[in-house]
Amino acid sequence: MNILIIEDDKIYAKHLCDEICKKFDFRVDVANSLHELEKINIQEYDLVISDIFMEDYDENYIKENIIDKNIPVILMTAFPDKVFREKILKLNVIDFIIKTESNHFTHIIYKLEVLEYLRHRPILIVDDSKTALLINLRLIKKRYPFTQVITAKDGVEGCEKLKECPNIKLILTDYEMPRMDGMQFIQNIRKQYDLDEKIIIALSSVTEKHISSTLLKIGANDFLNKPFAEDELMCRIDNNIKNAILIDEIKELAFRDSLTGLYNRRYFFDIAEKMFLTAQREEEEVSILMCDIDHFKKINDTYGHQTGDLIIKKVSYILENSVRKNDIVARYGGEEFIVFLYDCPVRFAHIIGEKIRKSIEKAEIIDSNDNKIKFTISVGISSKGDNLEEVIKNADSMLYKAKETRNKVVADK
Ligand code: GH3
Ligand code: MG
Ligand code: MG
Ligand code: MG
Repeated sequence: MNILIIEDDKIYAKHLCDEICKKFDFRVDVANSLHELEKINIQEYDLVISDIFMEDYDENYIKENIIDKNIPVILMTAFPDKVFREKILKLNVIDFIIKTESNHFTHIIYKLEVLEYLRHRPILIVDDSKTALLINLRLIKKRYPFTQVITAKDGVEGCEKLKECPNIKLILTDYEMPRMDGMQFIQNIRKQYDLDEKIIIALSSVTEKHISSTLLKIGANDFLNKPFAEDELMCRIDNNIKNAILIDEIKELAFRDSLTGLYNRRYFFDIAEKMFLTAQREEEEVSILMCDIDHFKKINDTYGHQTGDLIIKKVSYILENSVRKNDIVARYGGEEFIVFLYDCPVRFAHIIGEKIRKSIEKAEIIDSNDNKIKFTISVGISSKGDNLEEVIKNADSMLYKAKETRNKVVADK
C-alpha cells in the first residue's frame, strides 16, 4: 500500500510514519503543510491518513480534495465534540481516530492491521431483505474499501458462497430468513469451522428477549440489534478481527519453528494425521521423506553453531521450495526434517528426493568469517504402512540405509 500522512505536527507525523514502516511493508510519505500537499499527486495513494485542522486547511478542504476524489481516508483529530463527530461520520471516510496522549499510534496501527488482514479475506453478508443487504454492503465498502464483499440472500446461498470462497473470514448474517435462517446457518458453519476460523456477527431486529444469547451460544462471535449505528458495527468488526489476528499470531508461534520458520514436529503430527486419514479415504498414495544433514556435528565443531544454523536455514529453504504448496515440510529435530507428500507414489517421491539432494549438494553458504561451506543430506523415503507412524518408521529405516554412504536417497520399494 502507498500511504500519505497529512499532519502539521512534524514530530507526530515522523513517529507515525516510523511506526507504520516498522510494522508493515508499506510506502509512506508525509506532507506537513498545505503547501507541501499541493505539490503531491494524491491519486497515487491507496490511503490517506490526515489530520483535520491545519493552517488554511479544514474538513472542507479534505472533502473537496481527497474524499470527493474517492481516495480512502482515515481522519485523525485530538478534539472531537459531538457535533463534529456527527459531521465527520457523514463523510465518506473509513474511520476517524482520536489522538490521545496515552494510546499514541496504537489505534492507527490496529486499524491498518485490520484493513490489511481483510484485504485478502472477503466479507460475506447474508440477508433476505434487499434494502438491508444494500445498506450493509455500502457500509462495508466505505469502511473496508480494500475488502471484497460477497452477498447471499439466505443461509442456503450463504453456505454455497462459503464453499466457493473458502477464505471468507467474516460473516454478517441476518436472523429471520426463508429456507435457512440465521440460527441454522450459524449451526451449519460451526459444524465445519471453529469460532476463530470464521467470525460471525449476527444482526437481528427481533425483539425476543433471549435471541441474542441463543445466537451467541450456538456459535455467533457477536450480536447487534437492528437498527445499529454504523460506527458500532465497524467497532465490533474491528475488535473481532483484532482477536483473529492475535489468535493467528499465537498459532504461528505455537506451530512454527523459530529458527527456520518451518512447521514444528507437533504441528506436523497434528496436520499429517488428518491428511493421512483423508488420503486413506480417498485412496491416494502419500509418501514420507526423512532428511538428515550429513556430518553436521563436524560442521558445528569446525565453524561454530551460528554457521550450523545458517546451513539449517538454507536446507529448510530448499526443502520448502522443492515441494508443492499443499505438501508439508517440518523441522523434525535438530538437523532432521520430515516431508509429507500428498498424492505422491513412492517412485515420484524418489524423483523429488533426488532433486532435493542435488539442489543441496549444489548449494553453499558464506558465513560471517567468509567461509564458503558446502553440505549434503541423506534422504529416506517410504509410503508403506497402515498408519502414519508406520510410514515414518519405514522412511526412517531407509534414512538409516542412506547414511551408510551419505549424500544419498534410498526409497522403500
Ligand atoms: P550424520 O551424518 O550421521 O547425520 O552425522 P551428524 O553429525 O549430522 O549427526 P549427529 O546426530 O551426530 O549430530 C547432529 C548435530 O546437530 C548435533 C547437534 O549439536 C546439532 N544440532 C542440533 N540442532 C541444532 C541447531 O539448531 N543448530 C545447530 N547449529 N546445530 C544443531
Ligand atoms: Mg430477514
Ligand atoms: Mg540426526
Ligand atoms: Mg546428521
